[in-house]
Amino acid sequence: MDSRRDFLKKSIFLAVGGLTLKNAFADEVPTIDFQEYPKTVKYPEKTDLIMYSDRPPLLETPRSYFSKAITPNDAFFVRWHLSNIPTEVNLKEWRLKITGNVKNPVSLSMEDLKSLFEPVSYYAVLQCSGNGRSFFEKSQTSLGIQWKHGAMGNALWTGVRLSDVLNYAGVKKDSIEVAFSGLDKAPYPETPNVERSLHIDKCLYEDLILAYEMNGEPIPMLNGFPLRLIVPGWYATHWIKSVTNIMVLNQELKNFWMETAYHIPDNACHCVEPGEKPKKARMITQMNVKSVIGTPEDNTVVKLGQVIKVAGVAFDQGYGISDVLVSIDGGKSWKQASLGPDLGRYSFREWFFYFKPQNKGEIKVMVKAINKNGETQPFEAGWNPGGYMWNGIDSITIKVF
Ligand SMILES: Nc1nc2c(c(=O)[nH]1)N[C@H]1C(S)=C(S)[C@@H](COP(=O)(O)O)O[C@H]1N2
Ligand SMILES: [Mo]
Repeated sequence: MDSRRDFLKKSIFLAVGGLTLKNAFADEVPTIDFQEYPKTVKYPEKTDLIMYSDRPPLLETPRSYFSKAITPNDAFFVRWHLSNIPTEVNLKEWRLKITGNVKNPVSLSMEDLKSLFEPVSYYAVLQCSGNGRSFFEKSQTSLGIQWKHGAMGNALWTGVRLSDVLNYAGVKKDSIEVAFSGLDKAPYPETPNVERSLHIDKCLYEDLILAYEMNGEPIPMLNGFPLRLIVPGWYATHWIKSVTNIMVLNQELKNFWMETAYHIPDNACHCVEPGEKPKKARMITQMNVKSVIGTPEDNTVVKLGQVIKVAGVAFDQGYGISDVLVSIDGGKSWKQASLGPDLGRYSFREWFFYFKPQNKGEIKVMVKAINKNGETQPFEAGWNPGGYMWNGIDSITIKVF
């Protein structure tokens, strides 16, 4: 198992070419001279990001961005399942179609969307279900992108209410789901296109939006220009990018994405013993409570007597963060961190903590968040076959000399 995993990791790196994950993976893959590779890559509309693949682009946000509550658009992570992704969209021709079990099927231009419906905005965290997958117990880590911390980000999303758009088309009484698909296409006919559905009540009575802006700008092409579904509090798999087709259904959508992909053990911890299969599985939905250290960098070296500021972000599925606790003694004692402004219950909450080391040597700084529902993070996140929902306690080492 171990050697197969190592082999897979190596072949992924070799196949990708032109990337380096020197700090992240050098210890695990000692045979590759990472000096030969550029450290990061720069895609259109993006700054330097950590690349896991270029077809489709899989780009991770470096950890240091998570000392601030808002993730800039150019640093926001990117994940597509299929290699055939949209690279340009002509808004003169682009239409959003609402069809299926509706009274009046409609086709709306971007201008229609902006003029017919009231705009709404809120901050919300977008996080891949597999974010942090690489931190699950090594020998049992599931296959899939070995994300570290950065398959997540927080932005101000602006758009129109999904419910307004659906009501405009007139949802028929016997409807049970709404299906969404975007402009990305499978390279081979055997590969299923990305098409997902949500329960009709979630679409009509909750605060989902169809966003055309991210942090006050049009959404970057790689993040779903010109329109994307926002499902606050839920994992990113539901946040369909470059949405063009919305179909109201009077039956359940059955396809690979709904029946097989993104399933978690259907129990309280969403976990099983490493290597085991769950008896019963269900679709992944809400995120769990989590906190990440953005600064300082891991292995930062400081002089004795220097004051250290540790800062990061915390979030959950929408109860909101009540406390963030920091430990500088390996988890024996925990102290309250200060919280930054509250940007809404779906947003990252900034936190920071100052301390002055009393001795020379290594200090392990750990962080854990508690949400307003009293939920907190486990020391080690429970394992599941997909490597989803990792929310173990984040830590960094500081060297004092
Ligand atoms: N159309 C489309 N939407 C999609 C996907 C996709 O492959 N196609 N991937 C989903 C997954 S798994 C993730 S993690 C997020 C990534 O969003 P981002 O690229 O804006 O970070 O998009 C989601 N929406
Ligand atoms: Mo994802």
